[in-house]
Amino acid sequence: TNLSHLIFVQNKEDMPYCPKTSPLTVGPIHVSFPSGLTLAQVARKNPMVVRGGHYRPPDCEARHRTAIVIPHRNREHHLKFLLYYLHPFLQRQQLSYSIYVIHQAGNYTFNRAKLMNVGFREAMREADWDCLFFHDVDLIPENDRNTYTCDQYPKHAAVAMDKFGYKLPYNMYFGGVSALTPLHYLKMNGFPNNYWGWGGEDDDIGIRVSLAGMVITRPSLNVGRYKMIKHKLDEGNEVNPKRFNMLAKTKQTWKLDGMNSLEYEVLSREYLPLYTNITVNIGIEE
Ligand code: UD2
Ligand code: MN
Repeated sequence: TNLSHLIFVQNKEDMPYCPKTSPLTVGPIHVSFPSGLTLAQVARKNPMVVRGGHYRPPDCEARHRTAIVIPHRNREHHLKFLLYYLHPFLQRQQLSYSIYVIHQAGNYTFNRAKLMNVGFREAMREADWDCLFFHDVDLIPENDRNTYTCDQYPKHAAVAMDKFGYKLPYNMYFGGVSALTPLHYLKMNGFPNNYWGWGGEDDDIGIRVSLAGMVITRPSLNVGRYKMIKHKLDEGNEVNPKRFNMLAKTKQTWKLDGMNSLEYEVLSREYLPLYTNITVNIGIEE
């Protein structure tokens, strides 16, 4: 019969697909923050990662291509620890992946959700990703069975964080780490561009998911575990007092504000050993 052809579909380089479940994952990970760790050490520990923070499994063809998008400013020490854990984590999952750090230029009020929109567009410009992970810089996954692949619907991955007692804080919660396919992302017009400062944007995104006719999927509480590196509210990311008024209007605004209204200017694109750094001018609040 022709069955063997169906089972051993091979790519042009004649490599078999990776197994559906990676044999390399270990489950729970003990997370600590070694003092004196340097990015050079992290790079040495990840010799298979190529410039720009890209990796593909050496001996099988990955079934999944995932871009990690990290909004960033002034959190280099968190980024170092995240890279230290995330690179080996993603390699154990046998993914083809790249890490994109979207760095907000200047000192104007931070805008996490708009940086995600920039990350989406800039990542998709480079490769045909089938899944994007939108990832806070300070959240370290504690179980590598929390696979960084997409589901049928937008996935909220950070369901159990130490800062919330390893429980989901509320049902519509969508903060921290989430995973969407390009189709999911465009169906909900991406994320909002107009949440400046801390708070609200994650709830807006959760509301968009349901306004676009989708639901939120989640891993189980013992798999979707994360440790948040302790920090204070950053300077330049003050609590956004408008967030509740804005959230009440998401239904009227989501189709007008998002990927279809996104404007920004890329100031630099650097292919660093462990990640691609995109520095961007996202403007100021209108
Ligand atoms: C919560 C949510 C987060 C977001 C935020 C409100 C969790 C774990 N996360 O995080 O997803 O909804 O509330 O905006 O509950 N950042 C910088 N530099 C800055 C400020 C922020 O890089 O100066 C980035 C960084 O990736 C950080 C993220 O933005 O992890 C969220 O900011 P946060 O960590 O200060 O907010 P937090 O922990 O309350
Ligand atoms: Mn945080």
